[in-house]
Parts: sequence; structure tokens; C-alpha cells
Amino acid sequence: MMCAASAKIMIVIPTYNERENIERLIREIFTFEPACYITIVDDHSPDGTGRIAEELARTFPTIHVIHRTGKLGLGSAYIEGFKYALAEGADYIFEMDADFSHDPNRLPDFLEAIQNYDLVLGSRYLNGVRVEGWPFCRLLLSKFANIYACHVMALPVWDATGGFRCYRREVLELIELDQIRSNGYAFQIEVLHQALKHGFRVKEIPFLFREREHGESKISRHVVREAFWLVLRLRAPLREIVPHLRYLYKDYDEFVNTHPLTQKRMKSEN
Ligand SMILES: Nc1nc2c(ncn2[C@@H]2O[C@H](COP(=O)(O)OP(=O)(O)OP(=O)(O)O)[C@@H](O)[C@H]2O)c(=O)[nH]1
Ligand SMILES: [Mg+2]
Repeated sequence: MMCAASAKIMIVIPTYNERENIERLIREIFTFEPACYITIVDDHSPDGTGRIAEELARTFPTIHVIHRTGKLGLGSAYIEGFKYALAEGADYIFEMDADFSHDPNRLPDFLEAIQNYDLVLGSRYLNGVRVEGWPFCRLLLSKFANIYACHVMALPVWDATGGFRCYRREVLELIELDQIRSNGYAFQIEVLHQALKHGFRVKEIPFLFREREHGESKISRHVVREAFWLVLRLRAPLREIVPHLRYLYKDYDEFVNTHPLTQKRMKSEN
């Protein structure tokens, strides 16, 4: 297995109006992972985030900026970033928001976990709720969205919509990125679903999500509707949902290991 020291790590950060955050975030990332590469995907932010990113790329040679023509959506920004990371030979590819909701000091924990798994999810809802700064209604929406998605799709996780993740390159190589059309929460759910369908080993690690201090949220009603319909479209057959419920609340590791899709991959590998 590849050891983290020789692996190429790339962090993909989509940005839209993150002027107050981007530079500080980059500097913090480098204090925790000095050898990593960063790809910023900016959608022609009206507040000039793209220009700041460009200046940062001149200072730090391991930063690359993808400038897009306008606000084309979060999912497609990730897909462009992932494709670039694969083309550049990255071994471990991170998804991370620019607004400090995802604390860079946790990057080493993801890298430790990815040594034994294919996809590591930062989880707000594994063994409790770890969200700071959200109004109760927003928390309720997010928590219920995850209960709904994970149960209806029989996903062996507690947080399927989070955007703090680390992928082995093999996962992104096998997933059909061009088939993914969703943009908000649905994007995260769809990529996770595809990874599980291919039988990749998924691990959740708990992290504390903090609401942004600077800048504005880009979340919309459309994002919620999109996720609702995606989950129904990708719903699991009842025979998968029943054992899912039995295990999920009992022995989580056993559940992941006996998940029918993981079993399928193990068989195909032997
Ligand atoms: N390139 C690009 N980035 C986007 C787009 N929409 C959001 N982002 C970025 O994606 C990340 C997550 O977006 P947020 O607006 O923070 O969405 P959220 O985390 O669900 O909501 P809040 O944190 O509550 O504001 C941030 O880094 C945004 O700047 C987009 O259309 N294009
Ligand atoms: Mg955010």
C-alpha cells in the first residue's frame, strides 16, 4: 500500500465569493499539510476571489486555479477539479469548502484513515451531532435529509451530504463523473452512492462543522428539491433496507463489512 509520505495529495476547493476566507484558508492548509497541492475552482466570483487565488498561485507553486466563466454550480466545479487532480497524478483527492466549515487541522486524520479505506467522509452525525452555529431549523433540515437519504438508499453512513472528504484516485477513476448532473447535497449523495456501488470501502470520521463567519451561503431551495428526488430515484430495494436498519443501529463496522456491495467487490478481488 502507498504510504502517505510519498503520495501526491490534492485538495479541491470550489469558490464563489470567498474573498475574506481564501487566503487565510490556504495558509492554514499549508501549516497542516505543507506538501499538498491545491486546486481552486472559481466561478468568476464577482468579489474578486479569482484574482486573489491567482496571486496566491504566484506565491505558492503548488496552487492551481481553474477559472470558469460564471456560476456553473458546485457539482460541476468539483468534477472539473477532480478531473484536473486525476490528470496531474494525485493519489489522494480532497473535497473541502472555502468557508472554514471544514477545519484544515483535520486533514492529517483523513490521510491516516485513507490508508485503510478508499473514501473517507468527514461526518457531522456519526455518534451524535457536531454542528456549531446553525439555527435549529437548518440543523433539523440537514439531519432529516441525511436520515431520509441514508435509510431510503440503504447507505451505510450517517452523513451522506457533507463536503469534507478524501478519495483515493481509483474511486474517482471508476465513477462516471460525466454522468453526474446534480449540484448541491445531491452531488455528494450521488458520488457516495456510486463509490458504494463499485464496492469501495467507505469510512466516516467525526468532525465538528462550524458555520461560516465571513461571506454568504449559496444554498437554495432548489438544492433541497434536487436531493429529495435523487434519493427517490436511487432508492434501495426493500430487501436491502431491512438489514440496513438492523445493523446501522447495532454494529456499524460489521454493517459496513457485510454491506452487499462491499461483499461483491471483495469477491471480485479474490
Ligand atoms: N466554483 C463554485 N463554487 C461554489 C458554488 N457554490 C458554492 N460554492 C463554494 O462551495 C463551497 C460550499 O458552499 P456554501 O455556500 O458554503 O454552501 P454550504 O456550505 O452548503 O452553506 P453555508 O456554509 O451555510 O453557507 C464554498 O467554498 C463556496 O464558495 C458554485 O456555483 N461554483
Ligand atoms: Mg459552507
